[in-house]
Amino acid sequence: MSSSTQACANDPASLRQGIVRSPSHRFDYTVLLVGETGVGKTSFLSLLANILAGHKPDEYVDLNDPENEQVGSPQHSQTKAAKVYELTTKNGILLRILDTPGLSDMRGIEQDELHKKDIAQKIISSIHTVDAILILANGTNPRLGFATSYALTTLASIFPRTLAKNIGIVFTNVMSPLSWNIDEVRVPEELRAARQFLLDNPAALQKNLVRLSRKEGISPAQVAKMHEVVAEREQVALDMLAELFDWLGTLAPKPTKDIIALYEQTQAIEQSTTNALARMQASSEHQRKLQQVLEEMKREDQDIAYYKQHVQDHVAAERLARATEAKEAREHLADVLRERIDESAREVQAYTEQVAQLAAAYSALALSGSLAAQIEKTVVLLDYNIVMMRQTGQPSEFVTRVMQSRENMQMKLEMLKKTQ
Ligand SMILES: Nc1nc2c(ncn2[C@@H]2O[C@H](COP(=O)(O)OP(=O)(O)OP(=O)(O)O)[C@@H](O)[C@H]2O)c(=O)[nH]1
Ligand SMILES: [Mg+2]
Repeated sequence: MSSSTQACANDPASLRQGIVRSPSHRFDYTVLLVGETGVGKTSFLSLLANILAGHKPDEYVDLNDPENEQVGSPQHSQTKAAKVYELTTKNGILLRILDTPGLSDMRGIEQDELHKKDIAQKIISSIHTVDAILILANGTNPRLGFATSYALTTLASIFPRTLAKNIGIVFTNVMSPLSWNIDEVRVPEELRAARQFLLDNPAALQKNLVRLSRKEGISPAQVAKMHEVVAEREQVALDMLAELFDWLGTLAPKPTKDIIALYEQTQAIEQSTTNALARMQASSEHQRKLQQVLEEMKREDQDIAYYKQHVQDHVAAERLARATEAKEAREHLADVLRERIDESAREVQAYTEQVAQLAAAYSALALSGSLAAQIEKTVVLLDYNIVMMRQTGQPSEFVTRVMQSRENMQMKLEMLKKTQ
């Protein structure tokens, strides 16, 4: 077979009959679906399942697990936990699809951490190799909103550099580059080289069609027009899927142990960074306090006992005990304070270096690069969420919790920046 025929193994007509051709003669593929909440992961899974079952739009059914969906809004059910679905094509290729809960959930950063953990654990327990990671993003969001930008960066942090070639981006809600509004600059740099697909999902539109046709006041002509639109979108989606399966056939499957190892390493680095920053802050605070005591001592406006309480270790105590006069004791105490200030300064320096090393190690591991950039996007997202929560009248303790988490992130970010 020539390479050009290999590149176009799939065609819409075969796909419509549920037949997927594998240019690399594979019998199974594993694909992960990830992305912000509400971008259409579960709808994409549903489209695939229907197409592979040979269904036409009028026959589309929801093939996802209703137990794993919870009602978010009337139009959108949120996926609760990562779940593997197995679809078999009519010609016997097994498609293993991991549907995942979306990130940038308004419930907050903690919820996203839980989702990340859930995705990693599902991969550990049930997926050994992965062919493609499809990151879904809403293509109609002209400026790739903060939430999308944050979700893409967070997702890039879950996947190691070794998987870069296996990542594709599906922009949903768009069927043609003509109506595509994405500002490419907002796509994180690491993902700009990823293969991109556009999809206005006919399974999502068919659902709308069913709902709208039942509405009062809708004319038969309008219903007929909607059918035409769905049929047209289905044709475009089949073209896109043919391209997607061809692309899938060119990818080398990658062991998921890399993802798991990365998850564990980044978690450990994040934890060590948090610890080092906390120690750095404590040493810096200690240094500032001692400096203040030393300044006060120069003014001699306190009893020596007051100053002594800041250097309560036995080395200092012995040195002070040797002093025969108050003046001598003060001089000893000033020396001890200066030593301790230098010591704290050295500690701050050492922790700063440690954080810088941790940040460098982090950047080398994940696709997303810098930890600071990731935290920065989180802060921007939290700001946005706080405004939204206020506007939608969320309970004040809920808002306060998110504000607290924003303050912590901001503090961490400022300290991280200082170390760079
Ligand atoms: N018009 C249109 N609507 C879409 C498309 N994809 C998804 N939708 C709609 O967007 C809403 C959310 O879709 P879901 O598939 O539930 O999104 P999700 O990514 O699984 O969301 P989470 O489970 O919360 O992460 C639904 O109402 C879909 O019908 C699309 O390509 N075009
Ligand atoms: Mg979902």
